[in-house]
Amino acid sequence: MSATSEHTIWTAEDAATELLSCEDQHVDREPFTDEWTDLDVETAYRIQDLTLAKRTERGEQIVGIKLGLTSRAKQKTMKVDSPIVAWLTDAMRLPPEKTASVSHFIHPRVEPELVVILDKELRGPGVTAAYAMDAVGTVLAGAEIIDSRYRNFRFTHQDVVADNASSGAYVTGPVAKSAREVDLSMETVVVEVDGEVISTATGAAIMGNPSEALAAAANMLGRRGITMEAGWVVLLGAMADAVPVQPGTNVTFRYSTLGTINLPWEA
Ligand code: OOG
Ligand code: MG
Repeated sequence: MSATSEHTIWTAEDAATELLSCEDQHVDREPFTDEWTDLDVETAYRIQDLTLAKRTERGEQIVGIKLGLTSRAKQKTMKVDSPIVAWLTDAMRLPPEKTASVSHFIHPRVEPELVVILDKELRGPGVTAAYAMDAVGTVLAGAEIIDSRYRNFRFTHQDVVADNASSGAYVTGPVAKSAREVDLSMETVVVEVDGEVISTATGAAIMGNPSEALAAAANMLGRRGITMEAGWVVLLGAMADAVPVQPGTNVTFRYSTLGTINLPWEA
């Protein structure tokens, strides 16, 4: 499948293969909707599910779900204004304090997230924020490395859904609290790049309360017949804009009660 041919007829299967091959070879491409103009959201989620099937075929295991585009900051910067869900596998988990390497990615960016681990299953539709929070066991800080397979992170809603919401890798913070101990909407993060503060954000930036994002995930997945399982990790979406990194960049997220995540990049 050539990425440059003008009249390619894409199938969901070909698109999934193409996205994983871009990821594996660390190359980007133009968004599918440039040539596949009537790609719809349902087909885009089918492509995303096919990339998951290919990941599990090669031995990866589902560990949970990530939400994308749940804060206004992200929606405005990426020019996509509806939240999306995508898959997390064990291959995306980065050990804490490990040095990351830009060469393992295409054009990585790092963003501050709040993370919950479910201790009960959640099945939408009809899940409310309060009901969703009742299924949460542990709450943690997180950092997500996003790495769109599309050149310059240019994409439509459908493109980014197909691309598993730019998933790259994620790391969780050092402090685990019970859901009752933390008010996620009040948790703040200070974003530092090479020792300089570049932004701050509050949990409420995520749909007014991150619990709303968790409910939205359960409901979006429920419409596709998918139940969120006990033990799943859920990244609730970036609270602030992602930070582009270069070799040698040091990114630090200081959370108000959930500890500090330091993500150094190999020089
Ligand atoms: C899409 C992924 C967004 C988030 O937390 O909002 C995301 C992107 O910005 O490339 O992971
Ligand atoms: Mg994210």
